[in-house]
Amino acid sequence: MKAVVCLPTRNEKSSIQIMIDSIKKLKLPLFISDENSTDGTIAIAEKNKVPVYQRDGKGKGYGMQKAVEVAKQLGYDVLATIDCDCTYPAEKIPELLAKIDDGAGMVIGVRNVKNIRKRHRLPNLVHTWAINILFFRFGSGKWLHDINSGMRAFRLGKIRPFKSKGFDIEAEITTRAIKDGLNIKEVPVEYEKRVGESKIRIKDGFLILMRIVKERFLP
Ligand SMILES: Nc1nc2c(ncn2[C@@H]2O[C@H](COP(=O)(O)OP(=O)(O)O)[C@@H](O)[C@H]2O)c(=O)[nH]1
Ligand SMILES: [Mg+2]
Repeated sequence: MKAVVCLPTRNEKSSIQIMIDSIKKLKLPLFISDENSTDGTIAIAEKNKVPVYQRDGKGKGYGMQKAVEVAKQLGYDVLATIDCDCTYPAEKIPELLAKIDDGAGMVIGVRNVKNIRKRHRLPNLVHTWAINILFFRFGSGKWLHDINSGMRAFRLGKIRPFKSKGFDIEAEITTRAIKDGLNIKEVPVEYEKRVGESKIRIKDGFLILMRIVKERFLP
């Protein structure tokens, strides 16, 4: 299994060095999928000799689409992505990859709801329930607990290209994995306070719900 880690970034100068150091400790290959960062994020990545792939477009979905494209081009078969804001524990990436090695098609780092910011909790719960109900994820080991998680690993070969441009990308990746019959596993992860400014907006909550409903009725 050839796995690579990607940090999607837009103006993360205050957290990128910490994230690069924590991923380098794991001795895993790493690249950055950046979007128009103007705060020095790219210079820090280049100083650390971490390849940066840029693209024009605005939205985390674009960043993740680029990540899949680059990982495939570089010949990897597994991609692990983790938000570049020190909220997720990079040291848990090997545990996610081990579950992929054991046969899972996708592994999601599941946050403890208590650690998610209050105003994000209800939308996240609604999105997670919507996917479980609309995609009949009933029964042991099938119910998903955190579909918007910004930490996951998945097999590249089995997943179709994504269309989402914004923060509905995690909902698309999850619904795609369900529809493409991937065996989805979960690993509980701590979720820390964010370093730097969050880019997600209230409107993204509706965008994500629309994405879930669309994916339910689209092929
Ligand atoms: N490539 C790319 N990454 C983005 C974009 N917007 C946000 N990100 C990254 O996506 C991750 C999650 O964003 P964040 O603002 O923390 O959203 P939240 O965790 O849902 O509050 C961070 O690493 C951001 O830098 C974007 O437009 N393009
Ligand atoms: Mg975040």
